Amino acid sequence: MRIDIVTIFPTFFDVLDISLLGKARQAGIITLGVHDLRDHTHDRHRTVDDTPYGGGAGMVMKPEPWGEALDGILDGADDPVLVFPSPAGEVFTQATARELAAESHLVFGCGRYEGIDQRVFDEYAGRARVRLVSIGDYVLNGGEVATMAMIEAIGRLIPGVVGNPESLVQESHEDGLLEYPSYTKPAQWRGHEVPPVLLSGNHGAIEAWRREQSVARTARVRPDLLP
Ligand code: 6GU
Repeated sequence: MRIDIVTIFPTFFDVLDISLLGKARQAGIITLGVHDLRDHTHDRHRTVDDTPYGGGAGMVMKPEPWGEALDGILDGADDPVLVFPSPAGEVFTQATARELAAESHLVFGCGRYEGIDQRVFDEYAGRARVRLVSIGDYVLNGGEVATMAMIEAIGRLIPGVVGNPESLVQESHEDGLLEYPSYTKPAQWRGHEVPPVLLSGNHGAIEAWRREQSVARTARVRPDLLP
């Protein structure tokens, strides 16, 4: 998979050199391009924002640098998906991560301030698949942290990125439920015991216990996830 990121903070993505995603890049599973939006400005101050038409607080990102940056990335690209992190977008879920993990080229456009001029979305919606995506009901200063979260969620679903594919299916949200509690050695720690069923060797009973824990936890913490 190829991933391009357009941002005014390119060094923010230096951390993609390390960890699981870094290994996937070294292995050639993921190719990453990070692009500085300011490289596509042509004034002395490298201006990327301006005051909103109609008035109001904050600044809006100007369309021209976005146009130049995205044109360069889309030139010769094969049917990419443009993802614009935005609190005004559809909510990113595990299902979104699965959909995007099946793509061959993702382009993330990280907005700052009060957002990007609407005409950028309109322009590229006519030329590519465009998705505005929010990572939850709270406000971030810009799309960078949201992009990082999405890339981590998507990246680990790409075959070969996570060493043991089994570990993918047992996690929170993969089956629509929250994950059951996990324990490792020692069997006693500060007076807390491991639930005896996990030491029983009875795999049927263990599976039933885990399922019951998942359902109970989901009902308690996230009843909205239950049918
Ligand atoms: Cl994707 N961007 C911003 N700026 N804030 C958010 C968000 C995205 N998702 C939730 N809050």
